[in-house]
Amino acid sequence: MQVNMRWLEEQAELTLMRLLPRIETALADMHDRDLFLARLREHFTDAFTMFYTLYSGHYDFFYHLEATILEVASAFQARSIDLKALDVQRQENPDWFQSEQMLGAVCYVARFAGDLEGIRKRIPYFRELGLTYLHLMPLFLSPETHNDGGYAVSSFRDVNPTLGTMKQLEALARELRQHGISLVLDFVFNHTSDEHDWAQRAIAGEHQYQDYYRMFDDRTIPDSYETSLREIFPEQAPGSFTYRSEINKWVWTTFHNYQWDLNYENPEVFRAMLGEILFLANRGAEVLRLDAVPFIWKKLGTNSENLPQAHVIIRGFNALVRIAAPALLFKSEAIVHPRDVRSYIDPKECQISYNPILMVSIWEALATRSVDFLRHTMNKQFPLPPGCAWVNYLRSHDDIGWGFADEDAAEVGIQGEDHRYFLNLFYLGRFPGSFATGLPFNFNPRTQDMRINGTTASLAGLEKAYKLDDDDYRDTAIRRITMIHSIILSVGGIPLIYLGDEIGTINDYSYRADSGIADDSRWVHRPIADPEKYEQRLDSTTVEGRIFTALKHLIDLRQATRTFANGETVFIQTGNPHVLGYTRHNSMLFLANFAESAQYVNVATLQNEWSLIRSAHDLVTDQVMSLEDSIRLEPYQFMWLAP
Ligand code: OTU
Repeated sequence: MQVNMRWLEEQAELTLMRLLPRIETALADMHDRDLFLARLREHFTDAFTMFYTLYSGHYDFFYHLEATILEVASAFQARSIDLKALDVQRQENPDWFQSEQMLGAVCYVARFAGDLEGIRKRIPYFRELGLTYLHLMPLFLSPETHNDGGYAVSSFRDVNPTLGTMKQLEALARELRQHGISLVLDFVFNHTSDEHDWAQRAIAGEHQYQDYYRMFDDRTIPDSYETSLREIFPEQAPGSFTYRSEINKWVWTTFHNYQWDLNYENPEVFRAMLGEILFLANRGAEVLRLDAVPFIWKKLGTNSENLPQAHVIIRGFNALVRIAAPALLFKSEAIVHPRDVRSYIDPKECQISYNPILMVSIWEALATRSVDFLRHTMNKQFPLPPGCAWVNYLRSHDDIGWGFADEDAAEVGIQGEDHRYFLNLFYLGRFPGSFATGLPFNFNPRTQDMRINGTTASLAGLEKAYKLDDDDYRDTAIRRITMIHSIILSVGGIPLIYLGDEIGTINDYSYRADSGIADDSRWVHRPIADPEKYEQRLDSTTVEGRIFTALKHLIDLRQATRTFANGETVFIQTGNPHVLGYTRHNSMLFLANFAESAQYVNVATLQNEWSLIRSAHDLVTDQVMSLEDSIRLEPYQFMWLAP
């Protein structure tokens, strides 16, 4: 992948000179042609570099390049006036997503509100919560029973008819935007379902479409790949290849056997998928969550994850999006080693990313009641390049895997493998002192690896409190749930709440009765929203009301305080192993007690400017505190201190 950059820049310029006359003719009657051409000039080198790096070996390289640019031009032409205005607005304020106003939420359309119309009717609730970002999980056409919760897409241009229509989705995006809420959609681009038109044509024997996927005539090549591949779903979908008798071929299927991996070595696939990105951008999506980014390029002899070409592809998409629909951001979904998570985050690649490193370390610290590892790993992994932000969350619709860096763990005296074993037992509720009710997911007997499923409330003790029918245990669980939310609501980045967690929803075991999903325990934490429980959010005598009120209070504080803008966060030693400390912009100090016993912190001993401050205002309790003596934190108490 070594290329001479100077030479490439010269070739890019020459190529653009050759292309321009034809592009200009194609755009003859476009009134904002100059804007398009200016953006094309600005981003062409990046786009060309990507094309050259991956596809220069193809005889029809130049055809694909020219066709791509013309497609970008027609997407620009088709973009609505509103969205073009949004493009300009975002370019004038590129840090818009770093604002303290940002608050994200995520849900399945069907489970939270039935259908798109249901989501539209919940807009008043989203405003009540203070949302500015709404991620609706895959709502596209997909196979009826086996569809991996929608992550097997049959058409990116059709909404699943049980949820609504593309027209409705477009109208919803507009309406959300009018209320200051950005629509976030999934771009499941590593694979399509086997019911996608491309897959169907491949099954029908069309070679052009067989080349959209990775297919093999026998097991020879799959076998050599498999010696170094990781199995993602060893229980439901062992191996990474699926035999299809219709064509007598083995198809690459990293995930389930009905999810066919796309072949990005084929420039036509890149072009076709770019077309889908621009289509969704023009429907009003403001962020695309790039699903399963690590897997999009494969190479024999490697684990085919996080290869350099995966980055090149995303950068290529990104450069072309800057030309046609620059308001669109990419969010990476890479739940891998911290080094690899971070590698996708760049203004020219994915501007925002899930923060699985924080997510995992919060649960780790809750289990151990020690913040040593959390502080240490955050110190190393939290800072991001300018123009980028973390999306901080406690859990998603997926399992929790203990993907921390063994090196980071070793540096604080933790042995990674043993610790994962402990954490699994803890979150299954099988370790002394555990408060958690979680389910195992994809136990791999070969590696002894497994992951954990459960809602935030169930993993944090609320379900056990109900089972024990113990009021104190319940109060402690509520404090624990609130405290961990306080972290994602106050560290740098965009907080993301899984809808239902804000009212303490516990695990839902009803999926076991549904044969289509019974083998996938992730459904335990994808419950159907209960309108009665939502009603109780306003009644502070209920658990729902207590959690909702507490979180709402924190959201209001966050949105009213400029210190919460941008990513800057410094994690500090508090002198107490149970108490996490961090400062923001040198102007606020945050303390959080990860133990169920009271703890003390002596601010005078902190190795920073806070040691000189004599009193502070705790925004959370609205009390002025003396910092002269040790501060006492009640079980799971947290403080947001301003001098
Ligand atoms: C993602 O997750 C989605 O979030 C899942 O819901 C899908 O099943 C899957 O892709 C396939 O589309 O392995 O256990 O590093 O960890 O992409 C979940 C990324 C997953 C993977 C992640 C994947």
